[in-house]
Amino acid sequence: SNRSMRPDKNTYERKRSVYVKNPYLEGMDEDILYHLDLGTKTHNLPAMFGDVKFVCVGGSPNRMKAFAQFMHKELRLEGDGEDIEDICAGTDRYCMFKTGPVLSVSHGMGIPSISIMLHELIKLLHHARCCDVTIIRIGTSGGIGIAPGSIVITDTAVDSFFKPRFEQVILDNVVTRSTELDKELANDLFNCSREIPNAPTLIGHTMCTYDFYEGQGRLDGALCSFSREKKLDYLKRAYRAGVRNIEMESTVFAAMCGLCGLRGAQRPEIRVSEERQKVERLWKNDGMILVSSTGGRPG
Ligand code: R2B
Repeated sequence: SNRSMRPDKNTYERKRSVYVKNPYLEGMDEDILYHLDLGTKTHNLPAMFGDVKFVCVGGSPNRMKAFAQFMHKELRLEGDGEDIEDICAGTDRYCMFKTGPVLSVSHGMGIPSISIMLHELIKLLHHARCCDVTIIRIGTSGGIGIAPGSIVITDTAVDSFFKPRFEQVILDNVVTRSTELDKELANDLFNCSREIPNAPTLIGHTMCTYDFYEGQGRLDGALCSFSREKKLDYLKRAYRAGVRNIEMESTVFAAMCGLCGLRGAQRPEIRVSEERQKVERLWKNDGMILVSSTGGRPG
């Protein structure tokens, strides 16, 4: 957006650092970011990442590589960007690409996977002394009552009970954290989308579940103990609560980014599997459709 380009009287006060909220980190001789294959002694993190302003994350390594190549072209960087290097090549857990001020990182599937990546990414941005960092998840999701191919910009991530909360188990305690995302950023992204033809975009709540099958009301998992009617009833209640799409990372993403000083947004695409193009026309009477998500393709 143009906002970052506006002259700002209080530039110094306004700079927002990336925080870590861990009293033990300061006193550590070395911080090893195990799953990124990076560390404070082995790498000069400020030199490598100090200029990062945007981090885009998504499930699959290939998609995040393709996104980095796209950014390379958009930013008109030197070379064709085809041989862009995976900064985390020493591990096959996650991949990471840097194009100018934009970092593109994969996070795998589900809350535990993205949470490990976010702990290490946030520490990386902190060690690199980055400031005013915006993070956007550009992953996949399944839509509720919206057209296939739509893009949902999340205003609030909700859990399976449609509540704006993330319950983190810490030792044997449950700590509830807020899942609000940056509303201004959501509006900025929405305004940008209006300039792009054929990109139907809306702002809504995103529901985050712990499971792809039973947790999202699918009838085709190895286990299924509910009826089609119960499934429909649940999805309709989700729709009425403002949910427009379902995925598996947004609550922990919103909670961690919010606590650590990152402006966060979620902009998942509603992906329709290329193989099956499986659109379940479930709510004909209401004129609503449920778009099945990745159809077996990891997102
Ligand atoms: C969307 O797609 C994946 C499941 O297929 C999961 O990571 C998600 O949130």
